[in-house]
Order: sequence, then C-alpha cells, then structure tokens
Amino acid sequence: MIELFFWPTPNGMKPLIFLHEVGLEYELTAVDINKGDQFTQEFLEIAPNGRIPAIIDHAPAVSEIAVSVFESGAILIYLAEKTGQLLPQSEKGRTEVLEWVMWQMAGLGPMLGQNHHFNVYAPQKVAYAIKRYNDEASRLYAVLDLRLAEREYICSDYTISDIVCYPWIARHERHQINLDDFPSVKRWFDTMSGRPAVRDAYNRAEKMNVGAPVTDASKSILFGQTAETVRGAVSKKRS
Ligand SMILES: N[C@@H](CCC(=O)N[C@@H](CS)C(=O)NCC(=O)O)C(=O)O
Repeated sequence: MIELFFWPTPNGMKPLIFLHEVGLEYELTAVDINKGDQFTQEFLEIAPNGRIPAIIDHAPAVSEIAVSVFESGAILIYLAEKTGQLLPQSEKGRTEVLEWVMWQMAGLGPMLGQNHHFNVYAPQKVAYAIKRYNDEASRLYAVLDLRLAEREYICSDYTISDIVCYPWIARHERHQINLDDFPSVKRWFDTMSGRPAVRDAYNRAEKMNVGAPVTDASKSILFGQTAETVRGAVSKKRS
C-alpha cells in the first residue's frame, strides 16, 4: 500500500494521478499546509523540505522495510520504476521522459509558482516581478507548445512527463495564460482532462473539501518561512 501525504495542490496532484492511472492501492494522509502540518515531526521525518507531496511505500518491491520518498518528481520516478509503467525502459525513451520531468520540476513548476505568487498573493504589486514571471510563463508555455505540435503526448507515449506537467497547466488562468495562444498545449490539455484517471484523481481531491486554497491566516504560515522556521521545527524534534 502507498501512503500519500497529500494536499490538493498541483504538486500534490501528480502522484495522485499516477496512482489512479496504474490502480495501485493507496491511502491519503492529509497534510494541511495552510495550518502548518508540513512542520510536524512525523512529516519532516520523511519530507525534510517541509513540502507535500511525500509517500511511504509500505510494500516495497525489494527492501524489507518501508521506503519513503519526497519531491514529486522523485515520487513519480519511484512509482514508475516500481510498477514498470509510464516510464519507458529503452535508454532513449527513458532519458527523454526524465528530461521533461526535470524541465517541469526545475522550470515550469517553480516559475509558475512565482508567477502566481507575484500576481495574486504578494501584498505589493511589484511590476518588475510580475513582468518577469509573466514573460517566463509565456516562454515556457511556448516551449511546451512547440514540443506538442508534433506529438500527442510530451514524449512518444503517455508517460510521467505528462502527469508531472498537467496539474500546473490546469491552472493556466492563474498564470495569465490564454490557452488559445498555445493551440497544441490546449489540444494536449483537453486530451489529458478527458482521461478517466485524471478525472478520478481530481474528484478524489475535491472530496477533501478544503475550501479556499490560501486564506489570510495561512499566508503568514506559507509566505513567512526562513531558516528559523526550519531550525525551529528540527529543535522541537530533538527536545
Ligand atoms: N519541488 C517540490 C515542491 C513541493 C511544494 O512546493 N509543495 C507545496 C504545495 S504545491 C507545499 O507543500 N507548500 C507548503 C509550504 O510552502 O509551506 C515537489 O515538487 O515536490
């Protein structure tokens, strides 16, 4: 059984979609990031970065003890290798998928996160930051659009490279992006949105009924973190 430490955010949705695609048995453990659950000792034990998602595989293929994984990209690779699904085994096919997974993890995700932060959450409208991340969002959407112009999916078949990107593209309106300007992304997005496993994963997440994604109260938890936050959580753990 896979225990998924989850909150319904783009990074949280990635492993949930995977689990629905392959039909692995799972249980959700809610980590309410708006209340600071990401700083509990139990959670930091498996996810030292204090971010969801994370998993514990209680029935790993080889290891005799449970295996935990943090970072959504690492989780997808781990689950794909465990199940032998959605990650090709050929040298070329696997490398290509990993390239796009890394592109999402290091580029698309962080840049769109900053885009949303400065457009929506920042208490001041910082024109330079807003332009910087709007420009970067449009550049990244164009990279994906060119890639998808010649393919149904990001790599040769449906793989974890599609799963890792979808939950972020699903929030295109928040990134000031009109999908009509990126027709191949739009076509791919519609295909992805129609996949039963994707719909089931979003329906499952919706059942958590968490209300507003970020409230005024949660802003101070989410956006005021420093080295002291990390050291404070660790010293609580040691005492
Ligand atoms: N690179 C990480 C990023 C994870 C991440 O930023 N998760 C957010 C939710 S999407 C989170 O846990 N935020 C809690 C916080 O900022 O305190 C991954 O892909 O797993």
